[in-house]
Amino acid sequence: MSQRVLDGWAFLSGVLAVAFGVLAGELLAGWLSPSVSPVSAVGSMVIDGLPPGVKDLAISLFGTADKVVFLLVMAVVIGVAAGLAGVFEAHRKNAGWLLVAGFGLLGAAAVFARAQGNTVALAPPVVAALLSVALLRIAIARLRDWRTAQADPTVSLETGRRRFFQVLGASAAGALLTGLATGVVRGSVASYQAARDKLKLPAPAEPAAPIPAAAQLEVPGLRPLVIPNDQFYRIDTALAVPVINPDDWQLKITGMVDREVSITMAELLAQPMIERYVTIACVSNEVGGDLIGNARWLGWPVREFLARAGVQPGADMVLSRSQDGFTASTPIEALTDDRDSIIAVGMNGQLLPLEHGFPARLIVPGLYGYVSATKWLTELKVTTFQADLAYWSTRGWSERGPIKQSSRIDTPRSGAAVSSGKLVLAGSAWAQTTGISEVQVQVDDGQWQSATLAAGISKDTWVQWSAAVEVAPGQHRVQVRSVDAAGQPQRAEYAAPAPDGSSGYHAIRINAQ
Ligand SMILES: Nc1nc2c(c(=O)[nH]1)N[C@H]1C(S)=C(S)[C@@H](COP(=O)(O)O)O[C@H]1N2
Ligand SMILES: [Mo]
Repeated sequence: MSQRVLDGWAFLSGVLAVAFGVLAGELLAGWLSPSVSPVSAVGSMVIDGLPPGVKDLAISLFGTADKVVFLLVMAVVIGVAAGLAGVFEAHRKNAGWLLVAGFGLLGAAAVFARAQGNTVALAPPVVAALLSVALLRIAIARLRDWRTAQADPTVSLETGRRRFFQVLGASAAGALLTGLATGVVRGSVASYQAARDKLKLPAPAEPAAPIPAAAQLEVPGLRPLVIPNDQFYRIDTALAVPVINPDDWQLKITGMVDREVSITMAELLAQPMIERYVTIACVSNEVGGDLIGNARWLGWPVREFLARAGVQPGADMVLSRSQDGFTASTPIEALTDDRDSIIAVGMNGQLLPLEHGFPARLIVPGLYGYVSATKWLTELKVTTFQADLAYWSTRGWSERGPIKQSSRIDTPRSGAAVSSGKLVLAGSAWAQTTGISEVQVQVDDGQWQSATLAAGISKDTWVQWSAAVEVAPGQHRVQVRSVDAAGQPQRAEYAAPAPDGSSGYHAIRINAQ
């Protein structure tokens, strides 16, 4: 085999190995984290890094919208680099696959920068790199064997050639299949994106009252009063985030109703929307935990939709169902009373993020998410607790889940070293649907003392508090507790999250110097 022929096969081996790897990564990304494509992430990173002159030239040549040209350029660049990696590997063992691994690292870094710390998004570039490297190494090793066989009469030439082409063929077939599958997945993501881009969040018929300036305390280390969408806790059973094209979506009411009704996204957006700040919480939240967040939700009252269907007597529960099969059981009165439960489409002034239930979800003040806050909502089945069990209720969690009143110390963090003398504590407290009237703190076994409550947003949201205490040098334990607006004190007995939510006082340890 001449050097030229060897190089040719090595080049092709590199191209096919990396094509299979990269396309497998894209396919996985389309499934795991549709908002981050590894190839686009690398491309955008490169574009961001171009000198302004070159960038302007590229934009004027291709136009900002021309993603096809962009992807073609990326394909050619990646293809040539991959082919060269194959040639390097054939000439100097390890030179080629190290190059590919280096590109893989670059891809992982680019994805990580875009994925806002979502570690799941790292899987696709890592899989792409591992698969590419493995295939490249195997293919080139077989190519060498084939060439050795030509010089060594004791080895069968036929076998050497066949073994090489097996690997090459597998890479080609894999690249083709994953390429087709990626096209289908990406196509559906693209059509979702186009449909989403057309949507406009309607103006609320009833806007939320502006937040009083005194509601947000300026204490360093205190969590924000309203949590931005990209920092909002996320809990669901969906490994792959459901990507729903809003043009195809509809929400229907079934079960014990006078007539089944349904609504499309366009119809939903045309309803008079109300806007509310509501603090939602996860039943798995430990005392002092982070699985709680407050946002401004925009939506249509569930009771108005239920009224269209006509709820029949005897029904006491609504089983809400999501696109991916998750279900939650919500007592019907929580959806029809004056707490303003909504079919939410907006979160902090934006369409719901994919991860938080686009196109629509339920928001019910006062109930843990697992029995109320169904994301990717598709159906409301009017039924009874007797007849139906929701997703988590079949797994040992309580059928009903009112949020337990609780309070939390945000700052200082437990274990922190602080200066002795005056110490400022701050945090939040919540008793959704009732409101908080008092927060108290205690150092060691000292007197409980009242904290200062910030102005509240509403009884359905957490309220911030701060307190100044005196601490002597040494180790201390600091606790917080609350009283709700009905005079009910927070439960002191410790309870683990299962089966119906944690209780007890949040306590931290500090070290005063
Ligand atoms: N479709 C679907 N909706 C869901 C869940 C889920 O697993 N699937 N989890 C629920 C739980 S347990 C909680 S605490 C909230 C969390 O909402 P968030 O991720 O927007 O914070 O969503 C609820 N809605
Ligand atoms: Mo939850």
